[in-house]
Amino acid sequence: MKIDKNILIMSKFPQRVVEHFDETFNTFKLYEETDKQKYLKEVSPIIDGIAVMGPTVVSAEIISSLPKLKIIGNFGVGFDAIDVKKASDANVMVTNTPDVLNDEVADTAVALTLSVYRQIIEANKFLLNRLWLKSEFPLSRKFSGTKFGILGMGRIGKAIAKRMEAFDCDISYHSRNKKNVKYKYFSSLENLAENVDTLCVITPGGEETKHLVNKSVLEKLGKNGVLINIARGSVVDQKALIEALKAGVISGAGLDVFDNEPNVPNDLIELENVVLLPHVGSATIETRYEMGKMVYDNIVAFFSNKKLLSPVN
Ligand code: 8YV
Repeated sequence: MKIDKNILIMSKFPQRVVEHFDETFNTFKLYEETDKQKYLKEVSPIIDGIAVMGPTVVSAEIISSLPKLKIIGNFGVGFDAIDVKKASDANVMVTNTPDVLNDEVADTAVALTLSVYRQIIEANKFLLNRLWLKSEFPLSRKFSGTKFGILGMGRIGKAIAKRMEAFDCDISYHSRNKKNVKYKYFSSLENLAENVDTLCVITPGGEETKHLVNKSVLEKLGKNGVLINIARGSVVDQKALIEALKAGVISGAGLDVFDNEPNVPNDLIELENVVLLPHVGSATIETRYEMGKMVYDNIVAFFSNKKLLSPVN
């Protein structure tokens, strides 16, 4: 199938997905260019669609500079790097990639949580450094049967909860509205934090959720509490978190996301009670292919006048 439309691929997608785009469309690969500004200027009059992956930003300025733009296919369920309001005003459709990454992100949440409680990374370093020859690794903390709180009970929140049931956790959650799920609902995030051992953040980023997890939520989570963030760095006040971790206000954290990625402050890196991952929640060969394929399928559907798989505006 060939569709005579010009697609700007802004970020590096999995190779098989790029091949799908190449086979179907005329492609313009911004990520391969060194002078991106210059290239954007050159191709801007002819671009019909964008394929993009966070953290690449699609600003109002970029949208305005593309007169023929009709669709932005975002690689990721979160689309906070795209100015969706500007897109809507300019009559540009935006799509995302929900569901195909639920398992992966939920699995990563489990891995992070267990790594913090059972000190898996520290234990591994202990063995590699041959310290086992001298002493036993210190005892860690039991996770099964603990109280697990989830901030955000969307598709991924549900997938995390399902997994935590297998660990006999007492599961509760906070979200703007009560959901039709069997878990206990807290209308206040502070109350949720006060009543759980682990608080797992899986709510969309953006202005509405900025710094929802602040100093006072962390104080409520308390000195035995663990924070897991698998959503967006912006949801947690990172400065307050670092202070809380340093002062023992909470016990530990497992973070896959940060403010201003990929820059992670030394203050966090130097802490012992954290497990830090480079935003790999969805990063497997299988899932990243499914996500990229969904970006492609949305853009194909749009230019074939078919219903979009996952529109966000
Ligand atoms: C992606 C994500 O890896 O889906 C999301 O919202 O954050 C991740 O799954 C990201 O979009 C790519 O950088």
